[in-house]
Amino acid sequence: RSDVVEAPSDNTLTTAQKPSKDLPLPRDFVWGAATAAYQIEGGAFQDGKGPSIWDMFSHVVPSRTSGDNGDVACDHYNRMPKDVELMESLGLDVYRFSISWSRIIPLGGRHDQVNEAGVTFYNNLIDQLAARNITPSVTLYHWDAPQALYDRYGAFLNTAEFKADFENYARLCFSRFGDRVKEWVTFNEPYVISVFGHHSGSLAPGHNRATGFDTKTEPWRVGHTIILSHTSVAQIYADEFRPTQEGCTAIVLNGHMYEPFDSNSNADKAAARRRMEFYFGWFADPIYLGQDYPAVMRAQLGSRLPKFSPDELELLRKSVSLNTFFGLNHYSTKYARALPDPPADDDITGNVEEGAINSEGEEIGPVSGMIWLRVAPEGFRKLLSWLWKRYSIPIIITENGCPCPGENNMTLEQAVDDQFRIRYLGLYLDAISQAIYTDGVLVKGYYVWSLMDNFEWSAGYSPRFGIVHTDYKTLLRTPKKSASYLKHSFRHRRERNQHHI
Ligand code: PSG
Repeated sequence: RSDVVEAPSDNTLTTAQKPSKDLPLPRDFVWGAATAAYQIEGGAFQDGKGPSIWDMFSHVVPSRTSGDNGDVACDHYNRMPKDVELMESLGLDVYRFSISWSRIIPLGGRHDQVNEAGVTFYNNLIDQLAARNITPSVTLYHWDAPQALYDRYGAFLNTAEFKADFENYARLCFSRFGDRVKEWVTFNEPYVISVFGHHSGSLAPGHNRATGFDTKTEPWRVGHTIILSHTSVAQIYADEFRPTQEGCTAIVLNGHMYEPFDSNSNADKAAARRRMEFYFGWFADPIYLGQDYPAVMRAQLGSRLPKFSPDELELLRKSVSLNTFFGLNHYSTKYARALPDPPADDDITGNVEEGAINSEGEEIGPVSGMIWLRVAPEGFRKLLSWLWKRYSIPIIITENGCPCPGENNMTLEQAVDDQFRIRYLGLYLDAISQAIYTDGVLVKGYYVWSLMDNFEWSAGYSPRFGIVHTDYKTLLRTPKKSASYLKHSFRHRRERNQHHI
């Protein structure tokens, strides 16, 4: 668990970070909380659900998930109505969740059967949300591919097969849920699916060099499949469903902001820019600009990077305007340092070394409960501007949040007094306010990660990202102080705006 920060802490930010100023947000700014199916549902083998690559990944080699798995998780599958009541009490405008593909099509494919019990679960969830005036934001794919598709053809590694099966799955979701769901996300974090799944192998399906896979090409092939599948499903929605359902589609991309390791080095400045193109541009240039991968990627990767055919480029161009917002998952900022040429033969970074400390020995910010996640709100503000300049499309923050240092080793009383998280969230919301009012970026909403403590993938249940505490023995939920902080802070920030403008 090297990525979990266990150090005891007084639960406040450890350096001289300023407290939040509670800066204003637009009156129509929406806020919500996010989860993902495998991380909260449990019921992994209940009511006919088929196995996903995450059931397999966590069961076959338990050490890959710190000995934990999502068999029970938060048992949301069996506690859903109570959880929606909880959401109402927290004052959420939006609840972002994902659908488990293998729960509604157990074998996943376009010729496979639909599991009506699974469809019923999501119908009930969506109805419960409507009854409490909470808007659903639904992600079709948050990492849990049906295991059968992986067994049949390697899932994302077979572009044509995967795309056809994903189109069928998306059509099923649109036709069964689209009368009530108006905000659709196709894929959560293609970068993570490609790189963590098929390069480092730290996430399912665990492909890396050591396990015998071709890390030179697999991540780029997976990314290519995601881009083409997204584009196709956005087009299907526009042609077949939007005319009657009047909803919108988008994709959610994740990434850090990068600052040069040595701010006087032109090489490091270029490295920081290149790292962002390899992180965001990889997906956002094709999807949000309707063009080929960034030139710096073509230049370095050559034939490792798949080509778009003229027809595919035409489809990309035509589908740009079908994406109604940029979904951004963002947590932290890193320093980027140029590495000497040539890059490693399976480099995915743009030949950049990344770290938390710069050439002056300064840290980018205080560390949270996970080693990769440091508090760096200035970087967030800069990233919002970078994205707005390059893509000029409205942004929704679809995930942001953090675990407190040492939170897993606390008593319930200590854990709910989550001052570290309150400071983090306050500073990141201030950064959004500055991006909007000072830098002119259009940010429309904010979904905190996460509604409740849940299964944090390879780190298991130790990192706690929730604004609600989950007791994994009793499965009781207890709102943390950050939950009421957000409720009041959003009310206050949106009211302040009325005086402000
Ligand atoms: C993204 C990037 C890193 C780690 C995790 C994420 N990184 O750079 O080391 S994943 C993202 C995800 C959600 C997670 C959450 C917190 O969508 O399911 O629980 O962030 O890690």
